[in-house]
Formats: sequence, structure tokens, C-alpha cells
Amino acid sequence: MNATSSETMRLFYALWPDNPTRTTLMQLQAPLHGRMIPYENLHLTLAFLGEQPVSRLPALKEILLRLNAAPGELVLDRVSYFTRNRIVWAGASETPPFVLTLYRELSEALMNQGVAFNEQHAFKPHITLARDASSPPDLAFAPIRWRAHKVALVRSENAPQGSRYEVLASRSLDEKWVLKDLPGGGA
Ligand code: 2AM
Repeated sequence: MNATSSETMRLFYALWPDNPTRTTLMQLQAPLHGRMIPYENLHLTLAFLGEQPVSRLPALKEILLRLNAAPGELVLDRVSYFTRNRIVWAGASETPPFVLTLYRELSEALMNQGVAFNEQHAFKPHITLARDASSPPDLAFAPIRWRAHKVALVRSENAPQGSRYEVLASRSLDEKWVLKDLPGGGA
């Protein structure tokens, strides 16, 4: 990464699906009409930070390492539509408590650092499948059981072919040992 301190990056934190979950999500895209999100970009945004100074990256990575929330299972059992921005998305009829706990923990850490996020957007956990899309047909499909444990800090860059994402840091919520590597031993 070549960056000077005055530069900014467009950043977000997301739950990052494993490859089998991505493959299954792609099967849901088959009957959709619109611009499909590529396999490697599929994710569930936890906090969208927008443009942030590059100098903030160490603090944002530390927030990721310090997350103490437990991983859990998301049952992706619905495909729906945001009319306003013409997005087809997959999600869970019931948001499991671990996702809300994770979101709350991340929100508090960001607020403590004075970082604004999700401006004017309520947290609606979803995985965007297609953009510029028409309303999806009624789809019958076997619920996708995703054991969500990987959280990523991601850079988003606009490219002619669509957004390009770069995972700047990631960790598994299964791994608590990372805390010992932090100043203060994660206390
Ligand atoms: P979307 O897929 O519903 O558009 C990278 O752009 C990610 O951040 C996408 O998942 C996008 O959600 C989300 N995102 C973009 N702008 C946002 C905003 N203002 N509030 C919350 N999430 C946003």
C-alpha cells in the first residue's frame, strides 16, 4: 500500500463468509436480474465508515483485534429487496443475538474513538447479492447455515467494473489469543 498521511480510504467492517457459503450464495443469484456481486465480494456489513484518514488504520485494526464477541450461526433463509437502492439481498428472518452483540461492541469501540459510521442508516444485517436489480422472484431454497466467525476491515475502491475490495485485516472470533499481543495484554 502506498499512502501518505493526508490520504483517505473508504472503509467498512464486515462479517466475511467462508468459501462454501459464498458458493451457495452465488446459486441464489442465478434467477436474479441486475449487476451480480462477484463471489469474492459477498459480505455482511457491520459498520460502514466511509472515507477515513489512513493514519487511523492502526486504531481501526486494534478495534478488530480487541473484539470479544462470540461467533455464531446465521441462518440465511430469505431473499428480499430494498426498493430505494434497488438491491437484492440475502438475510436471516431472525437476527441471532451474537450479531447484535458484535454490532454493539463494534459501535461502542468506534464511538469511543470518535469514528462516525453507518450515518443515517439503521443496522439491517444483509448480504447484497445484486445491484441495479429488479425485484426478485419468489425463491424457494434450503436455508444456508453460515457459521459466521470471520470479521474483516475492508477497503472499498471504485473501479470501472464495480467496487474492488481489499481486506486490510481480518480475524476469527474463535481466536481470543490475539489479545495477548496487544498493548496492555487485552485487559
Ligand atoms: P450495500 O451492499 O447495502 O450497498 C461497502 O460499500 C459496503 O458498505 C456495502 O455492503 C454497502 O451496503 C455498505 N454501505 C455503503 N454505504 C453505507 C452506509 N451509508 N451505511 C451503511 N452501510 C453502507
